[in-house]
Amino acid sequence: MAALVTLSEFIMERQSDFPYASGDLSRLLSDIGIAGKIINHKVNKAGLQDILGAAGKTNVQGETQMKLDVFADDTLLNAMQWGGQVAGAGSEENEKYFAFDHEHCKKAKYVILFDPLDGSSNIDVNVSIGTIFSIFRRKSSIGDMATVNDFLQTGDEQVAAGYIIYGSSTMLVYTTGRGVNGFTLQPSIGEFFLSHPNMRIPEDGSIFSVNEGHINACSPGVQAYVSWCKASDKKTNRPYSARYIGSLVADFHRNLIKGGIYMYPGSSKSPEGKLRIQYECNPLAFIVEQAGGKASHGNGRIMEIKPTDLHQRSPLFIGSLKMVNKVEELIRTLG
Ligand code: P6P
Repeated sequence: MAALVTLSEFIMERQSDFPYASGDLSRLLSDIGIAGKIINHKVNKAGLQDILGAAGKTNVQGETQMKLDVFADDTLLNAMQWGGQVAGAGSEENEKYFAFDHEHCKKAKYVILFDPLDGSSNIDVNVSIGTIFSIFRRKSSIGDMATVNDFLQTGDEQVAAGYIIYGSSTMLVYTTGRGVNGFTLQPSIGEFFLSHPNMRIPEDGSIFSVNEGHINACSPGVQAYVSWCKASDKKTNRPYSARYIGSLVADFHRNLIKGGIYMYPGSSKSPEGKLRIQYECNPLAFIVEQAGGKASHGNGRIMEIKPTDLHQRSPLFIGSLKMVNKVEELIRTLG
């Protein structure tokens, strides 16, 4: 029987990967794991504790805030403030970033951006949802408050990124730039155990994830790729499978394991698409590239975009290398 390695043990073991690591990133990753357990507890009990349903507010995106969105946001912000490992936090649910005024936070080396509960419109119908996080070294001076530029770095500058998927089991998947590792929560003892070491996405796949309800408003290249996926005249003589859960973390996680591509293209109505660069695109792009896949905005790497706004959006094509290359090729030739 393989040795059981907990998330904390794994993080500490891997700390030696960073010669100058002082343990701050390790503690930050552990704090995120704790916040994930707290959110998981609520998500799993959602139907029983009057926490389902809308919170009666809308977020900066104009999306109806579900009560669990608010709970997850508060939980992560509290964990970050009291953990003291970040100088500030940007959240998809909040218009402005938070620069923490506590002395220990001002001395912190990192900042974090997160989508506290992506796919939350699925909460009431019991579909998997997820927390997505992205960690950067701050640009502002240690000892000062975080500034907006700390949160507007390119994805290539991330030091760590990951997600927690609250599904049939709860998993935390993360990278610090040395591969991707997945941990499954054993709820009875509240520990994450290493269950998916060194995750690699298959170079090619036969699953495509896109909301075809929007497809007529997408570019000719994207429409051509979806038609290509559905055609049966490929060497496999089988059309690909369409799988679209409406929850990015769930679609991404399945494609990471089985191979596939997730697309949220721009459209005539929303040329930049729906997904946010800092909270969704960058962290998943870091993970997929570390696992051998690709993340594109249609004709270039997501992680090379220099954001100018905290809530900037981008079209996203992410997953198996050959599938992303194929849709980029059709976008290049057909527009
Ligand atoms: P649509 C959830 O709101 C989300 O951000 C992703 O998790 C999901 O893949 C996408 O939006 C669904 O959007 O427009 O297809 O309903």
